[in-house]
Amino acid sequence: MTEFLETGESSLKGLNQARQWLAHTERLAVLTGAGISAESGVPTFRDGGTAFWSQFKPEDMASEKGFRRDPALVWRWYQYRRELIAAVQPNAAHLALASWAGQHPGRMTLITQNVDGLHERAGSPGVLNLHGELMKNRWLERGCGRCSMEEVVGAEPPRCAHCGNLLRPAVVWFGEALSPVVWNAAESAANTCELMLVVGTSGAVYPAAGLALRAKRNGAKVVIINPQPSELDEVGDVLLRGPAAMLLPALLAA
Ligand code: BJW
Repeated sequence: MTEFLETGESSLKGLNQARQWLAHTERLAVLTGAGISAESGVPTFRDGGTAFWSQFKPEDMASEKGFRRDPALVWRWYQYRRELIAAVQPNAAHLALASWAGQHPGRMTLITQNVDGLHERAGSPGVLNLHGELMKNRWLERGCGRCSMEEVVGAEPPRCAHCGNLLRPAVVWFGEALSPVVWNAAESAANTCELMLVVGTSGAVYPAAGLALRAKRNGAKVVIINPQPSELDEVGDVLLRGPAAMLLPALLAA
């Protein structure tokens, strides 16, 4: 049965129901999105005026085609985001997940669509970064065999000193495949978990959002944590409407 528990007393009921499931869960999967980092001061992609996609076109900034068209523009945007991330801290939601994982070794698989590294900085082990890592670079092309990140020229973006191959952020853009190793581990967690927490994602981007559907199909309870409606609400057994930094500590407290 799907329950939609939104405010006041019913929200408390939802929290208590989720706590009970958690207490009896051997395999917990957590799928996070940009909303979990919102309270650290990191903009989301799709909700509201400060969101990235209300200022930029995703196809310009988050596709290989966009990067090839204007590498300097895209590079500058990622450098800006790197500086922003370096200046913020994990919030109570990241910390609550890391603490629960530490207290229940081997029981949680943390899958994130975020590239900000805040789960790792909070101390979470083995994070599955579906969409890559903002702070890392990789080469655009296969390269000349002598491409080395120690031997680059130029700045926006840096190029291989030998062949001119461009560095690009090591993130997954639209139309690009996710790392098969990371994806297989995420799918396997979704197949076998008894409970999945879906935190701070609009559920608009696939294949990531499909993990919640997969967990549900395989018999897991699904708890959605989001102050706003999301495209995954229909698979939620419990819907907790509120900010992650308030609800996750409340849910995961010992
Ligand atoms: C709070 C909160 C608080 C606010 N507390 N919550 C099936 C159907 C349709 C399309 C497709 C499909 N399968 C694939 C596609 C195409 C495409 C896609 O999904 N398009 C849709 C948009 C239509 N997918 C892809 O292209 C993927 N690749 C692929 O499928 O490859 C196939 C392939 C196979 C083999 C060979 C080659 C190709 C790749 C997707 C890559 C997504 N990349 C980005 C950018 C990453 C780098 C970067 O950061 O720059 O990933 S896009 C962006 O969206 C980013 C995010 O990870 C992702 C998801 O966003 P998220 O996290 O949900 O954020 P928001 O902003 O949408 O939502 C925030 C939520 O937080 C809101 O709900 C708020 O309410 C909430 N919130 N404050 C809790 N305090």
